[in-house]
Amino acid sequence: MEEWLRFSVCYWHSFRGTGADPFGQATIKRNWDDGTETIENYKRRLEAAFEFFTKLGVKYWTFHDRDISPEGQTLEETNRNLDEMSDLALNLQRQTGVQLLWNTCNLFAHPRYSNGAATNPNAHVFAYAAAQVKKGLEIGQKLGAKNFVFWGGREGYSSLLNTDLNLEMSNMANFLRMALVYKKKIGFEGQLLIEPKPKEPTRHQYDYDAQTVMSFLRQFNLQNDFKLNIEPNHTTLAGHGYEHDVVMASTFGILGSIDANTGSPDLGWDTDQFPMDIRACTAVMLQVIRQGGVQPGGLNFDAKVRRESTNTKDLFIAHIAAMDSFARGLRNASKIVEDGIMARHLKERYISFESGFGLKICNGLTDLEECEEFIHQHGEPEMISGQQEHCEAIFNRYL
Ligand code: XUL
Ligand code: CO
Repeated sequence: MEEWLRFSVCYWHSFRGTGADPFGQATIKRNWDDGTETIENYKRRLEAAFEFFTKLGVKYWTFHDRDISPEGQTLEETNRNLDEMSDLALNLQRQTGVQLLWNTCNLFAHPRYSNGAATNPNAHVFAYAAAQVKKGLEIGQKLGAKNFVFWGGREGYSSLLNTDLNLEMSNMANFLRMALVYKKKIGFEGQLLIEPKPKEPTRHQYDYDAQTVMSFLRQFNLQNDFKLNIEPNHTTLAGHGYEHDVVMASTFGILGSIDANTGSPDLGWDTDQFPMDIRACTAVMLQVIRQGGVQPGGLNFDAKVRRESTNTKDLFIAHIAAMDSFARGLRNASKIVEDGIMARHLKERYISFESGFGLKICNGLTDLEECEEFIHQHGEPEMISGQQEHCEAIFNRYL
């Protein structure tokens, strides 16, 4: 069970304390956090976080570079801060046995990235972002990160009138390729992950959803070196069902990790709520089982307690209840797989492709003329029910 449910706590949401939230949902002031941008405060916060991970019994954590360490006046000063803070993180990891599921660079909160990072119209900003990622990969390697995430928070546009789509997207591909080259150069073994999101904070983001990112990766021949970190709340923002991108990415063979949160279906924006819906957790775990797990990824709670949930206890309850939801989801899903009823239904629905003329179609061994000939011989196809309600009823029996 352990490795099927590799849980991770997102430092960003649970421990930045009073730090500014780019989405405007101010975080709650905690007693370990005096709200200052001093290294001392950052250290206190990180120590509190590791105490929390240990008390929860969670084995992994994740962070953005700027979550654990303040930005200085210059890149040199910023990187010195990061060195000092990541020394502490390394010590805390060693003391507690908690490992790093992934780290990432915050390429969206600083005003310099307002018009994008890798897709900024100014080459100077591109270079700044690249320098930041270089350091991020080094920190990932130092802390033994299992993965490294790219979420293009500002990689999109606000207006097509001032945007060169072709140039921006090809710059983004070059940016990712440079990261890949550097990762190999320094021998960092973490899996590179892209996290799709359709919008928010930008009007349109290039990493719209799993299918879009897959096409992008193939267009620029990066499909073998990147996988996806799917966040279901982003998936619903793209207008899909909760588990859609998990299934889509997995079908392409590139589901790498899951930012396991949820939104409020009646709202339609990124509320990063803890996942408590057993149906949704079951659907996700069903796909995770089908692909044999998500390692070296895991289930990261990129989620925050509600602004109204002000007790420290709420932080514990949120993480514990969300882990329980996925544990129940895993049990349900494993029963579904064991029973095989749903799998039999699926197989039955496509049975016509398993032999005869259907198999020929499947193998690309026929043409339009032969299909026409087939219809002349066999006439009108028989209507076969999709039995959707039947499938939904079976699925419900496992919840
Ligand atoms: C933003 C989001 C990020 C990424 C990492 O919506 O999900 O926290 O997970 O930058
Ligand atoms: Co996320």
